[in-house]
Amino acid sequence: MAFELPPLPYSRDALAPAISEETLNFHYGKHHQAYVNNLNKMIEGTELEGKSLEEIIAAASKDSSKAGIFNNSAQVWNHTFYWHSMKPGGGGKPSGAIADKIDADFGSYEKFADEFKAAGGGQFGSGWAWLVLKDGKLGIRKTPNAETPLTEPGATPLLTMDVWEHAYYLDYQNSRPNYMQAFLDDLINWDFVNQNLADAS
Ligand code: MN3
Repeated sequence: MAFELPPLPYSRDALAPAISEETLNFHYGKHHQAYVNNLNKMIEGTELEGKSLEEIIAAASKDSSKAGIFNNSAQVWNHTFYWHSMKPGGGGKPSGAIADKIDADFGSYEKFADEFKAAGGGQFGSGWAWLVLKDGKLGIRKTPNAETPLTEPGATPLLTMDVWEHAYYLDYQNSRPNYMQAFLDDLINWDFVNQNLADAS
C-alpha cells in the first residue's frame, strides 16, 4: 500500500494573504507530493514497504545508507505536521493549557516568540523551527534539511515552522523574518498545539 499525499486541512487559498494559494500550489502540490512519490519509489520491494511512516523514519535515521529514504519520509511527515500547525485566522497569543505552559517554561509569550523566531532565523539554509515537549518541559529546536525532533529520544513535536525558501519565497522573497512574523501573528493553529500537548501529557 503506497503512501498518498494527505489532504490539506483547508483549501489552498485559505491562508492568504499570509501564505498565498500560489505558494501552496507549489509547496503542497509539488514539493510535498514529490516527497511522497520519491518515498514510494525508494521503499518499493524493500523491507520497509508496508511499514508506517514513523517506523520508516526511525529505521532510516539509524542507517546512513538510507539517507534518501530518511530525507523523503521525514519530509512527508514534517510537511503534514506543518500544514496542521497552521489554520486560517490563527496566530497571536495562545489560549488553553499551552498558554499557561508557555508562561511557565519561557516566562512569557513574547519570550517564546523571540526564541522561536531566533531558531527559525538562525537555521542557516534549509530547515525547520519547532516547539517540543521533553521531560515535561517545553523547548525550542531548529533542525536542518529534513531532520526532525521525532528522532530525538523523549521529545514530542508540538508545532513546526518550515523555513526552507520554498515556504516563503513567492510571498516574501528573501525576507524570512517577515514570513516568520506572519506565521506567529496570523497562522499558528494553537488548537493543534493544545491537542498535541494533551496527547503527550
Ligand atoms: Mn517545505
